[in-house]
Amino acid sequence: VEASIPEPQRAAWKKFTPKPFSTPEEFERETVRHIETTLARSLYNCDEFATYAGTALAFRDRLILDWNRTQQNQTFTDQKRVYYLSLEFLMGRALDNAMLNVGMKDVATKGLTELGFRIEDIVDQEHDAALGNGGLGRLAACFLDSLASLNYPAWGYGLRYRYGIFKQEIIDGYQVEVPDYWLDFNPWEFARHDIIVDIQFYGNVSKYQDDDGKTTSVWDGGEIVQAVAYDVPIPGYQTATTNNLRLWASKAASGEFDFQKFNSGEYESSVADQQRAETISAVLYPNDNLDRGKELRLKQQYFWCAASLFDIVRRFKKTKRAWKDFPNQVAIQLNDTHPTLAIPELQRILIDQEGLDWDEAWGIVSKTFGYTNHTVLPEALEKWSVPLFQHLLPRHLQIIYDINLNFLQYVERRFPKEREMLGRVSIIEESSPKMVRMAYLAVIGSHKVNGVAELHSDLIKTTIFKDFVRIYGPDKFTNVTNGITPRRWLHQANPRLSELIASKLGGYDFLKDLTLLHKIEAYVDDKDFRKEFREIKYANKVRLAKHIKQTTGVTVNPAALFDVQVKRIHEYKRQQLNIFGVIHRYLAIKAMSAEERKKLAPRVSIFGGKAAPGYWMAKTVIHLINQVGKVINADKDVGDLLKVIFLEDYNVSKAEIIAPASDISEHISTAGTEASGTSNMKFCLNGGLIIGTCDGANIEITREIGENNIFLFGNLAEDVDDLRHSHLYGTYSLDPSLAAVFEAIQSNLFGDATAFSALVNGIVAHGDYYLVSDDFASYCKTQELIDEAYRNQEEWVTKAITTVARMGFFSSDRCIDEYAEVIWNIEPLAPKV
Ligand code: GL7
Repeated sequence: VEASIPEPQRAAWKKFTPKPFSTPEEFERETVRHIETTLARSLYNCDEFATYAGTALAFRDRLILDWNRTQQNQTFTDQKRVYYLSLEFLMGRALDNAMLNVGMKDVATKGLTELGFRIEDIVDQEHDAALGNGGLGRLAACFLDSLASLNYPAWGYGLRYRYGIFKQEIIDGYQVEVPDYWLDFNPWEFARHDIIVDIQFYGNVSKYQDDDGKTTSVWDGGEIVQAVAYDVPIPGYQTATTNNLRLWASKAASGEFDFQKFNSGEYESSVADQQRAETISAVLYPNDNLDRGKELRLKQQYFWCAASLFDIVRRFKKTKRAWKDFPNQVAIQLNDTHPTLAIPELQRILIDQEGLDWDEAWGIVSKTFGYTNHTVLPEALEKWSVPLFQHLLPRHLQIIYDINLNFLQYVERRFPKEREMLGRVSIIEESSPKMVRMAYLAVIGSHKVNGVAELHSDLIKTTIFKDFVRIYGPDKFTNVTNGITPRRWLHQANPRLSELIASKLGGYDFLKDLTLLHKIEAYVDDKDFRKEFREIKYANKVRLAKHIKQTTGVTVNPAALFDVQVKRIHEYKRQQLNIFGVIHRYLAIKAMSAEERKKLAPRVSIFGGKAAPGYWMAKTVIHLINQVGKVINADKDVGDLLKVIFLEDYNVSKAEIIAPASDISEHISTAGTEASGTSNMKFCLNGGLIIGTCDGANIEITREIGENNIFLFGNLAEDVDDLRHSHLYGTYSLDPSLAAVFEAIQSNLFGDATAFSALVNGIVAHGDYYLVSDDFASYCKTQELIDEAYRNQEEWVTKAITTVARMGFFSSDRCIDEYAEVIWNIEPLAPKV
């Protein structure tokens, strides 16, 4: 390719190829140039935000140069790539991460100081990229970091939402949602106005027979919307590999607006088409672990799948390879069922547009996809109504029916005596209206299906996909336990701890191979190391205490035990168990003698997390937490012994302050409901201990760090069904301490109790589905064990250091290597330098 360009041209290009900055002076020159020219600001009106913008643009330039080279290298080498399709990428801030990954934070710190700014203030100007709800979206972001850091040729594909997850305000103790318009200024994206894909909706399908009897389906009519690509460079850690995250924005196909209507005075309706088209990528659905089956959501899913597949197929076709090579060149990972439409879409491209016959096409499709399941909660499993499908995607519905027919015929041949199995495993649920079960389609169309922690991967095989294990055999199902990127969640969030570890291990290699952490166990008895370790934790708590003071006005004692539960508010995650426990503690303190009080370690219970706007019970929990906080924090008699904080607007950048500052964090879901959890890993990696149920990744964390270093409690997953059954059909007895808590609530101690009656009744009258009462006694008992353990600070530090040392397994690098080997069959590609 290069040889086709004349030498003088090549020489000129080479001469003028921008060189990335590498000294503070060069960084300053680039930053000032961007501030002066790109932003049209000057020395006299350059505030912190403009400086952030200039710095970000200087770093983006660097990333783009690496990005160009990485993409060229990938194209020329032409080895297999992986495409990670996710409706959510919860990226958080990019600047600090970019500076650390390219190893230029010191340079930038120096340069910014010379320009008169503090780097922390500059970093703090950035708006989080919050294109996700919670764990599922953050996992996708960690995976991108690992893919680039490990030099895998990989692209992410997602939607460029104009509004990310809403901003949460707490007003009078209630959650209020405010739109998150984050695109005012986003230096990290690169609009590709030349990369536009037409996406079709609605219309009709007709069949034609050609001369040799072959039928072709033609999908025409309907409506066209355009997808415009926006590229976000993803730098790896200490490597030139810079991968691409491509986000699609929707736009009207008809151009700006309808001029005829405009000229005839119908201005408003002339822009209506445009607005309708832009609505597709306007907003992220704010539900976590819940499917609401909205038409616009299905439109988003198809829009994004079709644009991404068009792009992937176009790239493949440029290589002029035969179609049978497609699965050797392309792996596509489906992050949950949200992108399942990619399966019938690829089949449609291959048969309707490329003219392959059904079986050949299906052979290709089913070797290309892998599907990750992230939940067994029934309310989260996606189903779309057949009439809606028929209306919006008529051709895809036909293809799904054909996939189903072939599949059911296969099942019938294999299990001729089990006719009733057919209805159970059919992609189409025979309800009214009929529904398309997306998880079944994803299983049938993928060559591997994985869960996200061992317990979860076992559960999917015995519950939702039980029949499919018999049909396909157990090898189709596998486990890849989740992980987190140590770059963001240790090095960036907790620089002092990272530095302390590096000082003992002789450098930062552990950030590339987290298993090296085990070597710090040798320092568990080292006096200086322990002292420094404790000081770091304390300093991180002081930082969080400042943040609490600034945002809530409440003063908390950094020497108190910080007990943290931050995650989406959901009944299955059981923040209600935690707050009932807090009330129990409050009542206990009130009844204690002065002597007893002296023995108790002061505690700060910190909550944070968003409730889906339509999730009333979750909002009630937020309200209760705030009301309890109001009463307890004002109770002078209790003072420092107990404080209750609700942190507003929990997000990735706040998590970076919170995770390093916890002594205990809570991961207390009803056993069997939390597929993995990933914040549990973040807290442990930062030297916090956890209280948790035997659920999700807590189990593997226990196996790695040892039972002595974790506070486990509660019923086991295998007993949950029986307990639920006994609540409904046996005699139900409420735990007596919990009854006392309810009495306190009902006495209006925390304001008008009717506000909380649904929450209480869910437990006392409606079956206590999440087993709050069953686990309450053991939860409170375990909290007492924590009080006791915290009194022995020496023991506590030993546990904390040991925990950090044994977290090596939970790096997302390890996950990505497992996916690469077991599911994608891809190899890293060394960057060309
Ligand atoms: C989730 C699970 O609930 C969570 O346990 C898991 O860690 C995460 C990533 O695998 O996926 N599933 C899900 O639907 N959401 C999650 O966060 C929203």
